[in-house]
Amino acid sequence: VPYITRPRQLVRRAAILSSTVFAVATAAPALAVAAGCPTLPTTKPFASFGDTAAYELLSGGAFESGTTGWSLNGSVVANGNESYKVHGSADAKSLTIKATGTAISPSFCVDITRPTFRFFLRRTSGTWGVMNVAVRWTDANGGSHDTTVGSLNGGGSWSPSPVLALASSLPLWQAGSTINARIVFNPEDYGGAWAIDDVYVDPYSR
Ligand SMILES: [Ca+2]
Repeated sequence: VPYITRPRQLVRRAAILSSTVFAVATAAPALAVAAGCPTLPTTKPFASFGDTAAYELLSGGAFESGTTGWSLNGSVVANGNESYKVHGSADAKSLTIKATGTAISPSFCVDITRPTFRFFLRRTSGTWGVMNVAVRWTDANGGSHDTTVGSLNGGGSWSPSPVLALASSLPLWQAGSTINARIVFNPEDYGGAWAIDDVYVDPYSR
């Protein structure tokens, strides 16, 4: 009798094991969704400034082929690239923003593996007034928030911005959490006009 029941128990165990495997397989798509933002190609645009991190270009962040997704008020694409041409040697355009204007980037995915962002800027008129930079995000109740991450000074020559906080400025605590955010470039009113170019996000995991 034991020789008969034993194989039956094994069969039952195998059935339990296979149902466990099935449960894990079923859960896999949910885990994939929770894995954060999609990956994008990276380069090292700030390497010549001592920052060897890999960066993703923000959508339309080089201003070479239109401004799809950008919300522009008192802002226009103009001739003249940031002088280091880190995105492409043939690049020829940047975005100018009047002192009273605002430029808001397309919405993009942020997770905790995207800690910072960086871009180039230059003051194009006036001698005072900062470039305020904020991260705009929407909470679970639909409320919109602007978290200021920098009030930048600059001269008439192109320079890379400081490394500005992205993920750490948002309520992201879990590895798979994502928030759609936009970057708001808002010069101090009546101070001076600015130009920006080559807006990059740092995915530190790659
Ligand atoms: Ca450009």
